[in-house]
Amino acid sequence: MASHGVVLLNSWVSSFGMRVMIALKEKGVEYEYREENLIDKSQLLLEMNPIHKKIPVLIHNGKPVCESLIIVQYIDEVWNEKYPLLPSDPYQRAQARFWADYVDQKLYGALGKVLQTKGEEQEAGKEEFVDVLKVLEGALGEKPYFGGEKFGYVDIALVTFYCWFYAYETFGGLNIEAECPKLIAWAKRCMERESVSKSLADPHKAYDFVVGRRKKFGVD
Ligand code: GS8
Repeated sequence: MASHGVVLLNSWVSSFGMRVMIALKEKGVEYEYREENLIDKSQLLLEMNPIHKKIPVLIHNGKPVCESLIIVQYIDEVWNEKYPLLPSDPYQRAQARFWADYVDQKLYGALGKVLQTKGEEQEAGKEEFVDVLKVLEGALGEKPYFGGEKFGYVDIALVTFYCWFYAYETFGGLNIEAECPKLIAWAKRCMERESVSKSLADPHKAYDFVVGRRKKFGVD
């Protein structure tokens, strides 16, 4: 298999897949990128992730690793000599995992409500979304990154949603920077890293994708 046996099954729209791309770039791991059509999934994807049938999947030496946060931890453990993503202290590691899990449990659902609904449901989604961002901003505090001085695991878990902010703001009539200035300053700081700026989707392309989805599902 090409690229030292590392293949990523992904879709450009996926903030989960972007996490994996950032982690691989931080580690300097070369890999083969395969774009999946989620409407017509490849046989390889169905074989490699038979349980969820979702991207991202990292295939390393022919064996699949599924679920983005698990993949990022796997990458950190396998390529452990370069740029640690998780802290070494067990308590700090537990904290990092807690916040990454919080992003998945709380942020993802709220943003879906803002992007895929309108009216009352969207208003509730907006409120929930801003509340979650404020909690995350509190967790960041005055630190440059969630883990302290260095870009790491929680930053990777969260920053990939930043490329959708333009769409949330447009559809939700939100000004995220006014609500959460420190969080936006953090996101911009993260975007200065090549691993992040090269992995995130173009916000305008993401916006167009949402326009298409909303039309398709009859929201607009
Ligand atoms: C989520 C992956 C996911 O939702 C992770 O990897 O962290 N918890 C998982 N993947 C979506 C695309 S991104 O919205 C997916 O593959 N969907 C295809 C489907 O549901 O059929």
